[in-house]
Amino acid sequence: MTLLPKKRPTWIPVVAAMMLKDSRVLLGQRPEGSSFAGVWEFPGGKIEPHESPEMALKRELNEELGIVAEVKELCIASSHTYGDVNILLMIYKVQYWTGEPRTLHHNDLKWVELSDVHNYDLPEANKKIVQQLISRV
Ligand code: DGT
Repeated sequence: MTLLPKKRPTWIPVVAAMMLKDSRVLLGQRPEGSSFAGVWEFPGGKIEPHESPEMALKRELNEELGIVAEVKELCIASSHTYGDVNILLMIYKVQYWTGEPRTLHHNDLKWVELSDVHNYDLPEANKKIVQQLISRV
């Protein structure tokens, strides 16, 4: 009998932004045709090879919202498993940017009061950390 080496699980690193304007945060509604279409997320995406998390988030915010953002400190890091997909989600604070966020990627964008975020249909990975996240800003 030959023993096969144990298959290592695959992890996907994801960065997202807590973009703050006074007591509101920007949520984007995921577009049709994407995984979790219609769900409200913090703008961001996957880290590509050779990128630092901060570089990846700056690129994603430029591609998705058309802004040039200053990525500040990490607010929270959390892991979540969807079926056989494991994601490591890192959410950074973003308070300064140039340009006005536009719907280049999302179905819709909304500035939501921090106290109201939990009422939105968020990805499962976010639901479990949202209270902790908000208490840190
Ligand atoms: P691509 O290039 O089509 O694979 O897409 P990216 O790089 O824009 O990444 P995306 O946003 O489709 O994938 C991020 C994954 O992380 C996806 O499985 C949803 C999950 N996720 C959970 N919470 C969040 C969040 O707050 N923001 C973002 N962007 N993704 C989240």
